[in-house]
Amino acid sequence: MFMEPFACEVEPQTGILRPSQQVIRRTLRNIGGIFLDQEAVQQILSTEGDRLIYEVYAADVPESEGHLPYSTTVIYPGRVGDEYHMTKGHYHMKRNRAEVYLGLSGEGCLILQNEAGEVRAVAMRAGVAAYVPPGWAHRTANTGDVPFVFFAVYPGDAGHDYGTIEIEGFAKALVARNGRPVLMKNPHWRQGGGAR
Ligand code: M6P
Ligand code: ZN
Repeated sequence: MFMEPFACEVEPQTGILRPSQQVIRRTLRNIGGIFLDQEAVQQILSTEGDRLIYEVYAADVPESEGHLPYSTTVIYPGRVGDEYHMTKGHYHMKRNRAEVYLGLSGEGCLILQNEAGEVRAVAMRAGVAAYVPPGWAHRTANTGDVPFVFFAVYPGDAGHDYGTIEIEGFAKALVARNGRPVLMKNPHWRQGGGAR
């Protein structure tokens, strides 16, 4: 019944975690719908083809109560229109479950939203440990020119609720204005659904 203790190696620059149980690769074709500027998505796909947005390496830890699954996420630099490359984002299925992120390299931003539609942004870089309190949906964006890598750990029974964000989106988008990241109102957003 006891699991054997183990350790993984983490490369801060590439985010590679060894051994890792699964590597998730999300490309523009898979997750293009999360970006505000759908014309830009189509333009990129038809001129450049598909583009790798981010990867997740997960340690072999059960997603069940009592465990603490951990992973690294590597978001490649770039924008879609004015919006920075970012993760899909999710609430925890169990809303009262929190999460910790530790920046390992590059620069990014943790974007959080609660069910009242309030949005917060937390700047991240190597050495910054950010806290996702219970009840906040979370996504991360790369605001720099090199891969943004961070480490995450969360309760095993938290669960990923992607559906709510897929339907509603975030109330604000992180866009570049004069080369700086700024939160902008999402014109398609309305509370309770129907972002797009
Ligand atoms: C972090 C953790 C993971 C999450 C990943 C990518 O590593 O929060 O649980 O899967 O980021 O984010 P998303 O699943 O929203 O695409
Ligand atoms: Zn999470």
